[in-house]
Amino acid sequence: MPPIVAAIRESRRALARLLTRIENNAAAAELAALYSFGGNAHLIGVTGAPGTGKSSLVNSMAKAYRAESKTVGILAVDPSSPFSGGAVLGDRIRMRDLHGDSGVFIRSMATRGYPGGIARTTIDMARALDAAGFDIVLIETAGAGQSEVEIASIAQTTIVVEAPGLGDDVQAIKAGILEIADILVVNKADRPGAESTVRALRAMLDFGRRAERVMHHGELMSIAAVPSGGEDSAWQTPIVQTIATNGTGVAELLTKIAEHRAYLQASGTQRLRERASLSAEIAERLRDLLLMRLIEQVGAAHLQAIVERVVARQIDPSSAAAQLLAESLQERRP
Ligand SMILES: Nc1nc2c(ncn2[C@@H]2O[C@H](COP(=O)(O)OP(=O)(O)O)[C@@H](O)[C@H]2O)c(=O)[nH]1
Ligand SMILES: [Mg+2]
Repeated sequence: MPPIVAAIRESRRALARLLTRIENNAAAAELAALYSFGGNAHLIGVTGAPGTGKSSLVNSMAKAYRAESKTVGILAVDPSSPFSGGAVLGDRIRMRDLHGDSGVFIRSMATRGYPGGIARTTIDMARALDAAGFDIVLIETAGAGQSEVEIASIAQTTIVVEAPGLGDDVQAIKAGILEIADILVVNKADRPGAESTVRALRAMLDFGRRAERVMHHGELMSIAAVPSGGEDSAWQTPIVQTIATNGTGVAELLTKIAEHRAYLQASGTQRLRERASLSAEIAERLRDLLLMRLIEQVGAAHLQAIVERVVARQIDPSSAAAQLLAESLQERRP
């Protein structure tokens, strides 16, 4: 076992330090060493509009998992800046009852200030928690954007949280994140309007908005989900009502999460999703590496000169890129 894996399994302080290096985009060697020691945790994404009760729900879920003797790592990606304190502090207070339990590890993150980008940083941190041996890794993101979708791509189970009384619209539909839900939660079920939120969500699901990712002729494809009563093989997105502040409905949520995991494994969907997201990640990293190498080869000054020519409309951006590539290929020849 590489020393870094032994260290983060033994010491929470070593784990915290590694997460800081990941934040600073300075942990490539450690991430490479720990990768093969992951793959055991159940990665669960919890997303939804701000104020729906995600942090409260994550707190309740963590307590319920602890009651089952499962260890829990939590990544709370918070939109507030690390300097304002704001919501990060709020999360700390809400999750206070988890502190002092060595079976729980919590890390709050801001959404800005990561050299590697928020999605990349979160994914790398989740891998570190996985390798550190946590049974469950909960990733809370405030939903409304590409980074949630990217983060959801590594979560095995994505929970989209909705709450009544945030206006007439169903927030998840507005944010366009309903499609990534494996399980829908209507939290704040103690508030008026919960039933009508459930009905609105169920109607959306019955319209077949949810896309199921399936294997077809050896390709991972996204198709419209079969309407209820259709193929047994398709996962029917359940809607669970919860009251995060007192734990009502959380046991049922955990049951649905376990059922989803069993479905992922039995249907082979887990492997397919993993393969699709890893091949996308490799392509992205390859693009970055090639770009860096190319810029190194042609030189920053030359690149700048070409940019100036594009600015002066002497050459178009696409031809400029093609010219840079051609030059770098020529230089590589003996
Ligand atoms: N009435 C009620 N309030 C809740 C419930 N869950 C969370 N809250 C409250 O809603 C507010 C926002 O919760 P928080 O967990 O920070 O939401 P987040 O922004 O989605 O992480 C807090 O004041 C919580 O106490 C619930 O089930 N019922
Ligand atoms: Mg929160």
